[in-house]
Formats: sequence, structure tokens, C-alpha cells
Amino acid sequence: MREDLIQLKERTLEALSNLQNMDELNDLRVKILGKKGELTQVLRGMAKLTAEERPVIGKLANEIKDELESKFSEKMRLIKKAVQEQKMQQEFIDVTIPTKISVGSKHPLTLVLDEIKEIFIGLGYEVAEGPEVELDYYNFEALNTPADHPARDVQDTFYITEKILLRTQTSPVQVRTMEKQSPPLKIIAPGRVYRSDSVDATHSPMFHQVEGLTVGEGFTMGDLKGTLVKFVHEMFGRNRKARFRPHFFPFTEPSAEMDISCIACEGKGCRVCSYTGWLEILGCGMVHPNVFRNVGLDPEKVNGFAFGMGVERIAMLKYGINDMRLFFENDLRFLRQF
Ligand code: 2NM
Repeated sequence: MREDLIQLKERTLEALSNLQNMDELNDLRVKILGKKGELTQVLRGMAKLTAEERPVIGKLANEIKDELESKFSEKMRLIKKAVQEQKMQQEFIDVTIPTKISVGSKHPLTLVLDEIKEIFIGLGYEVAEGPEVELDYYNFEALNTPADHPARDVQDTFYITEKILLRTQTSPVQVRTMEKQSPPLKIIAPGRVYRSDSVDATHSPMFHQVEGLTVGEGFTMGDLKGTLVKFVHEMFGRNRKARFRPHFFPFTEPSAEMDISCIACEGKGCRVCSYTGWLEILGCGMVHPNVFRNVGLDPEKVNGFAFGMGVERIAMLKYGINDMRLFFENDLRFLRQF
């Protein structure tokens, strides 16, 4: 019996040292120390022992049981530790690795539009907005451009119905504002406009405009020039030269186009400015008396000046971009440069 006990202990310790996980450990514990386990089985045989043998074997059996139990506990602790360590390895996170947070940036058109707005807000203008789907009346008729007028190129306009169209300019916003608010008035109207143009490096069927309008009493072309030269200096730098050339718009009289000295060659003449030294940046003029009449203002009492510019064109000149399509393709390699 003594031999059986010692042998059981040796076998158990051997098995214990070979097992790898909690399931195997629990199985072995039940097999040896459980109610119907091998140790219990051996102890049943104690009944057959003599009175002298019983306490000796009983003591040995208890010692072996205690020893095995403490070895099981020890093994359990080791397995738990190994499992924990494996888990730590697998779930290891190096919190010191720098995380790459990609922050978005503003679209170049938004940057330029924001800048244009800030400049005119600084000059006392307010921002006005209006619908992109517009009545023919506000887009053309009220702006002194009747149906048979040569400046109204039907081919260029997206008509929705006979009387409804996509605005080709933002001036209808100014007409709507003049109908609602009485002078003095200083507003800019930024926004999308639509023209039935084929896409190329300088044309897009949708682009952005900022138009400005000042209405009050006694304004002159001098006020118009002063305002726009100030804008050019803020937008393109103090060294930028400006000039005005006579032009025609149905809604202004007199009308002009404004040029700035070429940004690429400083006016010497190069490919960018077609060897003229100048770049056209906007149209402007004194508001036509008929426009005032159409909104119920008396052109004998009020006057004012207006101007309009293409935001894409300004952005192309400011950033040296040679193709308008880049603004609308959303190529991140382009957008990330701003
Ligand atoms: C331009 C050029 C010249 C303009 C005129 C008006 C209004 F509503 F007051 F009549 N708004 N904008 C205007 C004048 C626009 O864009 C090239």
C-alpha cells in the first residue's frame, strides 16, 4: 500500500509537470484527488490494514494529499501566469508610437472666397445670398437685359422652364436686396453661377462669383476705383499695379474692366499675360439708371457702383494654377497643397 501511494504520487507529479493548460489540470485533479479519484481509491484499502500500519499509512496518505494539493495549486498559478503573459503579448499596445492624425484642410476656393469676403467686410460690406434657381426676371430683365438683348446669349443659359433658369451671375441677389432694403447699401453676393460652357482649362459650367454693390448718393467712378484698388492691394499685395479699361455691361454705365500687373512677370510680358503685362480680374461700372428704376429707386436721387469677379480666376492667379478643372476633380494631391 505504501508502494501504491508513493507510485501514485510520482505518476501524478510527472503528469502534472507535463500538462499545459487549465483543462488538463482540472481533469488530472479530478482523476487523482476527486471523490472517485485514484487517491481516494487507494485509501479505501486502509480498511484491510492492521492497527499498527493504519496510522503510519494514514499519515503518509495525508502528507501525499497535502503535497499534491499544493503542487496542483502551484501549477495552477503558473498556468494562469503564462496565459496572462500570452494575453499581454498579443494585446500589447505601444502608447508611445506617435499617432498620425490626418486633419482636413480648406478647399482653395473656400480660402480665396473667405479672403475676398473678409476684405469687403473690412470695407463695410455685408454678405447677401439668394437662390441659384432664379427667375429670368431677376437674372436678366431687372438687370436691363431684355429678351432680345445681344448680351443675353440664350445658348449660354441653363433654362429650366421659359421663366426659370440657373442664375448666370449673382447680380439677381443684389436686385432682390435692393427691392427689400433701401439705400445706403453696401453688399457683396458670393455664390455659384451656371453657364452652358464646355469644360476646359478656363471654363466650367458651374463656377463661383462675388459681385459687389454700393448704393447711396453722389458716388463717382473715383469711389469705384478706390474700392477696387484697395481690394487688389489686400488680395495681391501693395506692389500690384491696376488699370481700368472701358467695357460694356447692360447693367452698368459707364462700364469697365480692371486689370492688374502680371503676377508671373511683374508686367514685363510673358505667356501668362499673353505678353501684355496685364491680367484681367473683374468687371465693374456705375449702376445703370434702368436697374434702379426696376427696383423702384429714383436714379435722380440715388446712384452707385457695382463689380463682379470670378472666384476661380482669382484663385488661379493667386496660387498660379493653370487649369480650372483642378478645383472640381478633388484630387487630394492637389487639395493637400493648400
Ligand atoms: C459685373 C460687372 C459690372 C453688377 C451690377 C449689379 C447690379 F445688380 F447692381 F446691377 N450687380 N453686379 C456688375 C457690374 C457685375 O460682373 C462682371
